[in-house]
Amino acid sequence: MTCAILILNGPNLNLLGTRQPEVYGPTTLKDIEALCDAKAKELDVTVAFKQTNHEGELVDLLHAARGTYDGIILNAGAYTHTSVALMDAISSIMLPVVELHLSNIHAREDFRQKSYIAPVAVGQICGFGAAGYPLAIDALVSYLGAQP
Ligand code: CA2
Repeated sequence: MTCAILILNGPNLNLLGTRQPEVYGPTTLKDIEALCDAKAKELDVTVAFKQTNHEGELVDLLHAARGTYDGIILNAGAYTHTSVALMDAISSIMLPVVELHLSNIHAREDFRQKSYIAPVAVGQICGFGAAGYPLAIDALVSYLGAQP
């Protein structure tokens, strides 16, 4: 069975590599997409890679994932720390979601240590920069492979 994964990126992540490289690294979102494509090829799975700055669009994309994807990797950006709407959307779709962050949100400002995604995600990867994306694909594929 081929496994299909949706990788969703939230607000401001389109700016990666162009500003604040000291916080988020020099890698662009396009570079990260290429890393994900390479990992997908290695594992023989398919990945779709999307980014939006809009909370409601993230909700719509989560809803639309049902029936098309087997699991989701979500870097919700700042909405991680604010969005009950994203938490409710994840709870409603019955698909496994891996929460992902480039930075270690637990080592940053207090407001970043609250995640509305964490309680409804199967797990969280953070602090490994761009390398976290292929790690998340590995983790999700192995999670899906272990499901009855
Ligand atoms: O570490 C992560 O991946 C975050 O999800 C990134 C979010 C931040 O609000 C979360 O707390 C942690 C911010 C993404 C902003 O990305 C930028 C990239 C370049 C320049 C400015 C912002």
